[in-house]
Order: sequence, then structure tokens, then C-alpha cells
Amino acid sequence: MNDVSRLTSSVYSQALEVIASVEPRIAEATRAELADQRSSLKLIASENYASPAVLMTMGTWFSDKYAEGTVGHRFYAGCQNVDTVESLAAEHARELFGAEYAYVQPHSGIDANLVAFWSILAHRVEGPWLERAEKKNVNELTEEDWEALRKELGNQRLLGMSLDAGGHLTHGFRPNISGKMFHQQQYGTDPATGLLDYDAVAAKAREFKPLVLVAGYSAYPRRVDFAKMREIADEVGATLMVDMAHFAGLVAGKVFTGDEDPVPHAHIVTTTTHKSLRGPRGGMVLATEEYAPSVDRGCPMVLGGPLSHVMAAKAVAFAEARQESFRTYAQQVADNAQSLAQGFLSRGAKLVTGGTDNHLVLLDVSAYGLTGRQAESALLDAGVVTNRNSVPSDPNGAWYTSGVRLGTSALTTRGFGHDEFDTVADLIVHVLENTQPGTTKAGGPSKASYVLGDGVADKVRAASAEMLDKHPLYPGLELS
Ligand code: DSN
Repeated sequence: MNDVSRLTSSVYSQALEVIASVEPRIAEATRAELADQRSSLKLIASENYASPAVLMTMGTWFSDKYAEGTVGHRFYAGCQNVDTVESLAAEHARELFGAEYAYVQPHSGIDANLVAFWSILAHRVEGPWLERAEKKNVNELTEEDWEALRKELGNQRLLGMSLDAGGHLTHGFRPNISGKMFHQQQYGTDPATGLLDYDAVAAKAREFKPLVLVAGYSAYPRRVDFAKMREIADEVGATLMVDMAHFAGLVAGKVFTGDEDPVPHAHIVTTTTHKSLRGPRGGMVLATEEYAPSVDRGCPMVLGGPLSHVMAAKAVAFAEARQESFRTYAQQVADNAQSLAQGFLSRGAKLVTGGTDNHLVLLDVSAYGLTGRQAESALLDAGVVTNRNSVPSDPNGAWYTSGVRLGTSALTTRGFGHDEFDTVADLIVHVLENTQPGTTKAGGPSKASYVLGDGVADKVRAASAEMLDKHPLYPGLELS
């Protein structure tokens, strides 16, 4: 055991004792979570394992400090240390991504997207409206002015990728606030290939003329040409907003460069910090100087007080991501996704778009006669943690779905490589080939229940354990 593992073991063991002295069940659940994460194949494409340094940074007294506002301009006294933390996190983020401006306060990806939407509305709609009305700020508005401004703000257009094509809820999906606050339209993918069709996106944008064009995805297994998306945005006068939550680690690690790097092309880029980027749970907005002043007003306009302890952990994670070893990691994430995809294809599985060139694959489980929900549950029984996901034009909707999404970020952190991911594909296919759809209580076909063949779960768990033991999670961390 090296010094860091010894210290980590000692810190966590003692911390759990302190927690147990107040609420032992939480200490127990924390131990159980570590055991579960250690003993399962974590393939959820939006999850990872943050380093002990990142995790520990979140457990401090920075949690107790209110700091609404921005660096040097707070609504509370005593924010000198939070200012240090937020400045460092933003500096690391700007350097890591080559961004003009970084806003590290958002608590999640959805919060980051809300900040971005509000910033675009403030910069493109509210500001010019106030100028036209010859008002300096909203304090000068009469009730009639407010009504007129609300109409203007509430009638803006957003074009984003549809959820079943791989977009995110916040990209204009009707049930989400983004699909209600904006007059929205969605672009999909080519029905024959499952790939983005830039000409079709451009045609839709020309006809719809959105204020906001959203690019980015949470379940599209391919790279995006952001230079092309910017051309489309410029042609129709839209602001290009890219949600890179899923692939931020591949951007930071320079796997996606040039036209595949959103930062030089988009006006605003949003992300989470905990997926492929491997930081604490949280969000972030990167922007051009032009949008910086409106983004900077995110809190308290849209966000509650920043989580200072999490901003500190973001700074630590970004410092890690600036190391050469993170580039090696990011490349391995992409290479492993290739291995996983090839592993499936060579065993006759059906993948949306026929493969991947990022960190995720989308497996169409209808080929096994299953819904995504049945497949997800059967895989979990066998210790394989995934999440069900819609496939394009999914006949089973967003709840039952026909797909399972799998990502390589987490197991790559544990050290899995080509051979292990080929075995992972083999184990998953084995589970799916040995799972039958169940029936409802009334005897009809069920979209949820399933029957997993005898001995399948044990066999898969045993094969997984061999690989997981070779690549331990938090090596050397032993809780007393
Ligand atoms: N929860 C994230 C994901 O799994 O992709 C996005 O909301």
C-alpha cells in the first residue's frame, strides 16, 4: 500500500466512525455503496469514479459558506476564500478548454443549461428590448412594459436534437421546461443510418429561424461537426449552444479536436463535471466574452447559492484533467468504446448507427425480443449496471424504451482495456440471449417483467469478478 492509499484508508475509516456516531445507518449505506460499486460492472455512460482527492475536497466546511454573486461581487460578507476557490476553478477550466470565460457555479447540467438559456435571452432579447424601449434597466418598467417584455421573452424559438435521436430532455423536449419556455422544434437523425444529417438540420433551421440552436447529446454514439453547426447557426442568426456534458472528458483529453471541439465554435458551451470529465457532480458554462456578462449573472438570477465545496472539487478535478495522464485516459475511453462496439457487432448485436466513435454505444435490444427496461433489469441481476434508453423513433417510448446505453468512462478509470471490454460485450450478449420477456398478471405480454435463465447471473458475476479483482476500484483503500 502506498502513502496515498494508506492516508485515504485512514481518512475514510475515521470519517465513517464520526458519521456512525451520529447516524450509523448512513455510515453503513456509505460502506455498502463502495462495496456495490467495487463489485459491479459500471457501464452507465454518464457515470465515472472521481479520485479520492476530488471526493475529499467536497467534504469540508466550504459547504457551510453562502456566496451568492460572483468573485469580488458577493451578496454576503466573508467570501475571500470562496473567491480563491472559484477563481482557481474558473482559471483551470479556461486553460483546460481554451475558453474565453468559465462559470463554475451551476449545480448540475440542467442548471448549466438553464443559465445558458437565460443568458441568451438576456443578451439577445431583454437587452435589445430595453434599449429599444429606452430603459436602462428593468427597474424602470411599468406594468405594461413588463407585459410586453414577457411576451417577447416567451416567444423565442429553440431548435435542438430530439430525445429519441440522442438529445437531452433540456434540448427542447416538450415535457421539460425547455420545451415549454421556448417555441421549440427538434431535429432527428437519418432514419436509415441513425446519423446526424447536417443538410436536414440546416433546412429546418432556415425554415424555423431559431434564436437558439442546441447541439450536443446524451445518447448519440457519434462525433459532431461543430464547425458545421456554427455555420448553420450563423446563417440563420442563431446562438449556438453546445451541451458537451457527455463528452467533456474527450474534449479536455484532446480526443475531440478541430471541428469536433465545440469550444472554438459555440457561443456558449455547457457541461456537467462528473461524467467523462471525472470530477465532482456539478455543472459549468463556458462562453465567449460576448456572453460572459449575462452568464455571470446566473446566480441569483437562475441558480441558488453556489456550492463552494463542489467548486473547490471542480478546481481539483480540472487540475487533474490538465495532466498528461488524463489525455491517455481519454484516448483509452474512446478506444475501449471501439472494443465494446466491435465485441457486440462480432456477436451479432444491433447497435444504433452501427458503431461508435465516442465513449458510448447504444444497443438496440428489440433484436432479443426485449424492452430496454427488461434488458436493464436482467443485466442488473447479473451485476451489470446500465441504463435503458430510447432508440430513434422508439416504439416503446421513453419509459420502457428499446435500447440500453453503455459507456466506457468508469471502467476505463479502473484500468479495463480491449480484452476486458470484449469480454463485457460477451457477458451482456449472454444475459440478453438468455432473458425472456415475462407476462402481465392478466397473462398478456409485459414490457417490464422478464425471466432470466437459470445460472446466468451467477456465471456472469463470476466472470466479472475476475476482471474487477484485477482492476480494483480505489486500489489500497481499505476501510477498518
Ligand atoms: N443523467 C444524465 C445522463 O445520464 O445522460 C443526463 O441527464
